[in-house]
Amino acid sequence: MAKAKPRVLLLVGSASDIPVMKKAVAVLNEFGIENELTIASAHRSPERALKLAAGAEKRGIKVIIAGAGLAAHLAGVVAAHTSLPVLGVPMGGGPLQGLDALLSTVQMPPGVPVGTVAIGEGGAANAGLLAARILGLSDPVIAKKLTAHRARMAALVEEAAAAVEADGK
Ligand code: RP5
Repeated sequence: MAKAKPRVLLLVGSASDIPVMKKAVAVLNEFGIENELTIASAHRSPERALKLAAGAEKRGIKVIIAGAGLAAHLAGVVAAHTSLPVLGVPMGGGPLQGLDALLSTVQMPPGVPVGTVAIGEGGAANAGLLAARILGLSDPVIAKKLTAHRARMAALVEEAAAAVEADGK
């Protein structure tokens, strides 16, 4: 059977970023959203990054998630070459613990938006959820799963609260 066409393209600047970006992949898989993860660096392979960004819309991609560390230009470069929504994941680590990547990713000049999430794994998971929310606007199956996901989280808090309150009695 032919593989379904990806709706979300995930790009990272280096193989060292893959474990973090896998958190976004896990969320997309949980929501049944076809996705494709690959590596392209804004600095080391600028032409590959450009090609992937510029060609994404024609391939049926609806959202691009781009993650990089240090002087992280990947999400910005990708946003410059597509009209698709681009979510940026600043990678942690390095001498500045990801603060450099956060500022490089979030501080885009007016006109070239990158929806930037938090540094590292939590941010990557949220980028997956944001992509699901964007797709959920026009896909009722995803929208239903998002509602169920929020209900599950609320139930977990209720459970934890009940346990801690019972413990205090
Ligand atoms: C960035 O430099 C990559 O996104 C990565 O987070 C960081 C370090 O890359 P490696 O030296 O591990 O390949 O471009």
